[in-house]
Amino acid sequence: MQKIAFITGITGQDGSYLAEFLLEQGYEVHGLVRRHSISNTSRIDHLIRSGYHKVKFFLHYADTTDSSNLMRLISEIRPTEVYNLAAQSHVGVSFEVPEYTAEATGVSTLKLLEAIRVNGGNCRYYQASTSELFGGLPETAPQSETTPFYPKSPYGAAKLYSYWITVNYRESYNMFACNGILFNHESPRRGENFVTRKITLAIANIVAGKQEKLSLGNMNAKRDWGFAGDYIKGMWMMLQQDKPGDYVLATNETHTVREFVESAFGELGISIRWEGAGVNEKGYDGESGKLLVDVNPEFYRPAEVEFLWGNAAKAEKMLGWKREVDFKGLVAMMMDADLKEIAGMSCEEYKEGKMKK
Ligand code: NDP
Ligand code: GDR
Repeated sequence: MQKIAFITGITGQDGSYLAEFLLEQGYEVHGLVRRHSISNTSRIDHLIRSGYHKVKFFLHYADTTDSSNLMRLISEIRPTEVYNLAAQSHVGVSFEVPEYTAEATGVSTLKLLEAIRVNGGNCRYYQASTSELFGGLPETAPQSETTPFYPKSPYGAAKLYSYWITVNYRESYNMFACNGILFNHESPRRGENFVTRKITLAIANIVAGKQEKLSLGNMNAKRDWGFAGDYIKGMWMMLQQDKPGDYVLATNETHTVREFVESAFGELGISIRWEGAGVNEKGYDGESGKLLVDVNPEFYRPAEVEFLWGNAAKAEKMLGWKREVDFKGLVAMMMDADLKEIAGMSCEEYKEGKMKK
């Protein structure tokens, strides 16, 4: 039987990797795209230009806050698997737009589950749940499927609703519905205002002479950062099991934002000398003494998740999933991609050039 996937959030980081992966697996892939005044398909333009387009790859204008078009799309497409990745996904921004975040990241999940239930309910469903469900208290780390939830943002609270309504539809209507509780995952396709991409993009711009310095918020926050390409495989694996369940995906290692900064500069052979603390913390080029990093309280959040470190033992045992890219590999991949894009050279080429000077 032809497998048919429906992906909300296909224009996002994860949606684009997942669409590629499912097409390679022989799926027919349908994606939900929001109408923008300027194109938002840069991550999937290669698929639109490929031979798959309108043969095995279809895009539909809709919005997950609009239940009527979710009903229509589910009834027309008749997917065998639904991946609900659409969300207002920025934690910091959720404090600025809490009500919209509740709609797009929370209540929309109910609308999609209802559309599936009303149309027969026999497709498999993946919900993009998150480590932001956990409060990030050090004594709870490493966090697993059994760690108590304690969301600390409008985003986390909206995702908590989505998590439980997914469990509720599984238990009430016997739906094959899974929550992937995913820790942070990044890539060269990561949105530019998430901290990892902000760092690698800024460093590329700094060495290309296009930006003075990098300004950040809380540099002590710890995150368990993996590669998005590894995580979308885990999403798919969850839907191939005999029974539905909820799984943590994580790398099982954790690093501070400051360590990410050091490691990214380190890819270019630049060592950082830190001085001060809190809002007065500054990072200087260890050789030239130039100011490269400072703190701007504008990027602090009203409440912060301080310490995330995931335990993916269940997914490793039950799904056979394991991350392939580690922290160092992820930083190198992102730094290299941004340097090539901004300055037209790899990190190795930059370092060779520096040595010749
Ligand atoms: P992105 O922010 O890159 O992508 C979000 C996607 O959702 C975009 O395609 C966006 O469309 C779409 N979207 C937002 N609001 C709506 C709406 N109202 N109607 C239709 N589409 C909408 O997120 P990621 O790819 O990084 O993450 C995917 C999912 O996984 C999200 O739900 C996120 O919260 C969750 N998650 C992510 C983690 C991570 O570390 N990346 C970790 C754990 C969970 P547009 O392009 O038009 O803006
Ligand atoms: P997060 O990712 O909030 O974990 O949510 P983000 O990269 O935004 O922040 C990570 C940590 O870095 C700190 N930080 C900064 N963050 C941003 N964005 N910009 C800054 O300048 C900055 N300086 C310090 C933050 O305070 C935070 O502690 C991501 C999203 O993808 C969610 O959708 C997903 O659910 C979680 O990961 C798991």
